[in-house]
Amino acid sequence: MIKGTFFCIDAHTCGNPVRLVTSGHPPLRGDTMSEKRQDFLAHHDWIRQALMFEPRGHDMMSGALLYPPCSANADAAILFIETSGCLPMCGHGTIGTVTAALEAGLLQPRTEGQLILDVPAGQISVHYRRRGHRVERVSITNVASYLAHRDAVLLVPGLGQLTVDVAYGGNFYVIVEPQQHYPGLEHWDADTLLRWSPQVRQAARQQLDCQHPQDTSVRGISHVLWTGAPTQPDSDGANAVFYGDRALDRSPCGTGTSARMAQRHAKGLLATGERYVHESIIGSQFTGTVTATTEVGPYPAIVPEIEGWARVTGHNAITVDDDDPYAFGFQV
Ligand code: PYC
Repeated sequence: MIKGTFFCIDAHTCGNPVRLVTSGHPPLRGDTMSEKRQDFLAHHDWIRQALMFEPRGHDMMSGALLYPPCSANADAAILFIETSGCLPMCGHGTIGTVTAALEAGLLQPRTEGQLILDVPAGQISVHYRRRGHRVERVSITNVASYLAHRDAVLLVPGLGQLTVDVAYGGNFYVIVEPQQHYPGLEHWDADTLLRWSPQVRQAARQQLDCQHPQDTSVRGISHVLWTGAPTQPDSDGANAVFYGDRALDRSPCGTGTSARMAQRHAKGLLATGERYVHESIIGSQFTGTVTATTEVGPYPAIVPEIEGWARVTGHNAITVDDDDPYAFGFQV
């Protein structure tokens, strides 16, 4: 029996996929996107599994569901889905969602060129630039981002000791910079990053506690951000972000770039007002800016802005038939 049919616009943001589900998704219970995220995970998670995992998705697949706003001042709300669950915030997902939804006429901004969006991690504002029907660039003023742990020493079985920072940019990131047991991104291939990332994340989860001071449902280290030398003359830094079980972000990662800027700002390496051009493992770029400083509970924090672009790649009507043994996907 057909359990669901989902119309989707498939897109990518700087190389990383975004599957925007435009119909077939359920209304959710809750007053905020954080509460709706919990409701989705408790009662509707099969939709995420069916649309993100193979054979309809793949390791890097991520997507979004568009909802009416939760707050009076917002234009819309987004729930992010990906192979590991529902992220509190996703930068590349927002850029792809805004681009695809505006181009398809699914969003009616109250003021042309800007949107206010409710997301599980809070509220973000977006500016975009159109040329004809195409959305050329999208910038996000992200949730406040902060350095949660500084110079923490991890013992990673098989690899050795690593000194890392943990920063929040909408998700919690372990940030690994070049050092004795990590020579830098330019010296490790994707297989090597995929081999060590789960071990580093596991060691960090065991040793470092992370919980957002204003939303206890946002907790735990989900991503590993490996840094290295950029390949392009106008990039300030390069990164590879590991998420899920086997994914390396093809985009420079919006929440990762926010976390990286928060870390650098806290260490006196990036000033308020300064830009940070961040490069991904395929050389695509986001431009980050520290727009202001603020606080998150006891933590000094920044308000980061991230700018990038996305392109629509196709339209997809996906059916989930529960007679199919792989209706809800699988992972190898
Ligand atoms: O762009 O924030 C991001 C993101 C998170 C996971 C993959 N991309």
